Amino acid sequence: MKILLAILMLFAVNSDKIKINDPWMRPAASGGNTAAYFEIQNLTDKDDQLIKVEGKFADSFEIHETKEVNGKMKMSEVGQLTVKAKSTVSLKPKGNHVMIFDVTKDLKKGSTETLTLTFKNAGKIDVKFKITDNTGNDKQNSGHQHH
Ligand SMILES: [Cu+2]
Repeated sequence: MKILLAILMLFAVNSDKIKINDPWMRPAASGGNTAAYFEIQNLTDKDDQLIKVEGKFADSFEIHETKEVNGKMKMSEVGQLTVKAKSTVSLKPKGNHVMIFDVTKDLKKGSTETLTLTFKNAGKIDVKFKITDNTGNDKQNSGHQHH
């Protein structure tokens, strides 16, 4: 349990304006696509926007939303993602996510990769993403998912 806690702390990134919780990415083979998920917590009393995502391990990154259209889930690119003042936005499977195209190396389960998230107000934040195919279910279960 102590080890798990240490791992969770290692992956939690703190800024005084924005906090990123539970960052993870699905494994992918070189040349393939993947998606990144996390929770954005806006600690300020001003709305903020995630406007850009970059990383060294892939060719392109897009912020996607998933919407149900005629009973089918469809994803589309959104230029930015708003996180209202003192609020939290989750990027999770079947919802908002960062789509990553053409990874330039194998993203292996158990390793980590860094993404740079750019926010309009908070600026750039480097976040280490854990590569895992364990979706961890919902946020409420984090910290207990390995039991
Ligand atoms: Cu997508």
